[in-house]
Amino acid sequence: MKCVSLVLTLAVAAGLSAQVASAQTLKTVKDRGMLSCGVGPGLPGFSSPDDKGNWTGLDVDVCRGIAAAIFNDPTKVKFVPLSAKDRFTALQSGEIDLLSRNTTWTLSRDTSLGANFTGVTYYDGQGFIVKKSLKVNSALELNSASVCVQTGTTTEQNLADYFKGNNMKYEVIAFGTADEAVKAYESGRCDVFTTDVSGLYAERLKLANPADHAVLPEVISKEPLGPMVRHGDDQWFDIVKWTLFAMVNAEELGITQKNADEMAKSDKPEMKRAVGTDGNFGEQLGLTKDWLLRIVKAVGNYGESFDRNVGAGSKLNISRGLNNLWNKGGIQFAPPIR
Ligand SMILES: N[C@@H](CCC(=O)N[C@@H](CS)C(=O)NCC(=O)O)C(=O)O
Repeated sequence: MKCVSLVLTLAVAAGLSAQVASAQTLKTVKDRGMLSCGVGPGLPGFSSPDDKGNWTGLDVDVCRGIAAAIFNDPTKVKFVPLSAKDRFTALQSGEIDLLSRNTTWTLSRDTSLGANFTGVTYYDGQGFIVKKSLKVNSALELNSASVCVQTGTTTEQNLADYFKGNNMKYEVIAFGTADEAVKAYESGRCDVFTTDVSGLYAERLKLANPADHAVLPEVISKEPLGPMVRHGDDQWFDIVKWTLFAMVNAEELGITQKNADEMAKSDKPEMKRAVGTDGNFGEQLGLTKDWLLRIVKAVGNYGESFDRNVGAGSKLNISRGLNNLWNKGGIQFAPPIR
């Protein structure tokens, strides 16, 4: 008996010290009074500032959701705009607490950067945009084309694979920022611009005559885009992971920005666990009981954020497709709160 309780005591102590040792990021963020979030420098729908410096977008909402969960205040975020090339160093150096910037989850990024992906905010794939005047209807008609692309991206690598795999020649013209690549494409320096399909829709809005350009039907890769955190802080990993899961679960349960207070009074078991009237799920994350309600009141559930930023309620008007919930024909699926 003694032995068992000693083992138990040791196990509990080890568990606690592991928690304490790994709890640094949350403490740092709280002490600073502000979350530092790395985002794309200006991709409409995902992360872009208006002329007053107010950031909006699906990637931005992940940052605001985390700030709401911690501070009950979605404005307590410093947004750090990062180019594709600089994004990982900013995370590694500690300049940002997380990266929430149309970043594709790949094996090498997951293993070699000292960081972890926390989930998928947007299931995407790579596509091409061309001027309609070129009269090209398929990417397979792009033999000998010149292609504008951004450096430091998976886009560059997929482009090479696709042309090689289809025995086609091409000339790559690479740029450090999306704006440069798009301007070069628009001015006629290249026949084609390629990036994630979501990026094509977003960048198309910046063109002088969007209707003169067509997105080709081929999607040549898988680009699961999601947030990243540094290795070595499992509590923080959980908080970032479960902020997105909270948004997805809230959509599934029908908790919206508007009805959140009403839903907080529900007596359905699943709902009670989500809103914090049963169990201590928020506390297990190092947050408060009402963590999920704070997130949803601040940015809405996943579907609301999607619609407002990139979907039917936005200029991008992207259909939910793969990003619909698993029980509505898509593949967004969050583990249960229990
Ligand atoms: N998902 C790809 C591409 C991400 C990416 O950086 N896309 C560009 C093109 S849309 C972008 O967001 N650029 C923003 C900028 O540099 O202004 C990756 O993770 O490598």
